[in-house]
Amino acid sequence: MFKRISGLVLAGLTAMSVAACGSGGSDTSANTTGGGDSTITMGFSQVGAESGWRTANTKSVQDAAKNASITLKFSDAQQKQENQIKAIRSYIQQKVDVIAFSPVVESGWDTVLKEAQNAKIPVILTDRAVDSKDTSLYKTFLGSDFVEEGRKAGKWLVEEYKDSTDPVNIVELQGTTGSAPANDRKAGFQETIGAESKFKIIASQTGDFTRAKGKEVMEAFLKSNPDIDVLYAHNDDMGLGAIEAIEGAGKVPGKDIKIITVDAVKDGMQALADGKINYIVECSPLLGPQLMDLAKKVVKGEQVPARVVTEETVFTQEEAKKVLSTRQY
Ligand code: GYE
Repeated sequence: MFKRISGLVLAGLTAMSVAACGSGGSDTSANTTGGGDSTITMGFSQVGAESGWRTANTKSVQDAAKNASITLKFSDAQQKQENQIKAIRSYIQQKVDVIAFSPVVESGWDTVLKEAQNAKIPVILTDRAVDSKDTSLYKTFLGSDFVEEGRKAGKWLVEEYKDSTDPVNIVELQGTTGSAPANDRKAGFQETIGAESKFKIIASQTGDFTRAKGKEVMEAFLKSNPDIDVLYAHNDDMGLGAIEAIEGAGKVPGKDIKIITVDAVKDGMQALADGKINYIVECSPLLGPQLMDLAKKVVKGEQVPARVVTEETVFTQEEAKKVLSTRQY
């Protein structure tokens, strides 16, 4: 269950046109000038635009490429693996210097990564991992420890109910099925609450990391489960959608149903400060600068660490009030 740290593939960022990217994806490129590194072209295949986190991550990558004078070929896969594979193949064809990608799901990357390797194009995994056994298929994986994020969510819950012996009925909104953050946030949470039988996950379903799906699935949860104590949502957006469903059902989010989410984007932090969410585990989307540094190194053939873990914290309602005005995203 925790095997995937070694299996992460970060797609390389290369600068070339992605004209052949195919249906469903949208591609843009931003050329930059000046500097000795201006010759580096990165092909970047993004997951999509499903959440506030993703929007902040895309901006971070684009801004950092500009600052590092790296030419960025950017492609949005709209949460579809086939679009990412097409984009990566297109980057290979265009002979970009480095490919970076955030794999929408963990499995099914070996063939295309082998193609990049055969073309001698280094690949960097960013944000999400792959489960490939052959870790030589990518140079490094830059991103959060999602299992740890799940544990942090579980620890808060254990503490919150430490004096209670009554059953605690939990519903879970999972991220995109098969994605590293969905698998790992579930596993870390389960590991932490699993020791106490009073914690019961009475329903668990994917909300695809989107607000709309989070709302829809929470509505269904509320219809079939009259007695929900806690919602654990794998990201803020699904939690925010669920808040609408809870209010729609005449209940008070944060009170009648306690809510834990992951990400800490501004809208999530606002809901936390407003008392509608009870606890947020931070997951930083600001991976751009580190990604560009790693890209420069791998293009030069320098050694880089196999795993670069993002530093993150957690927020209570009081802490959210303090930092809200300075939150960048
Ligand atoms: O938590 C979620 C997004 O992969 C860490 O993807 C990322 C997750 C993030 O859609 O909001």
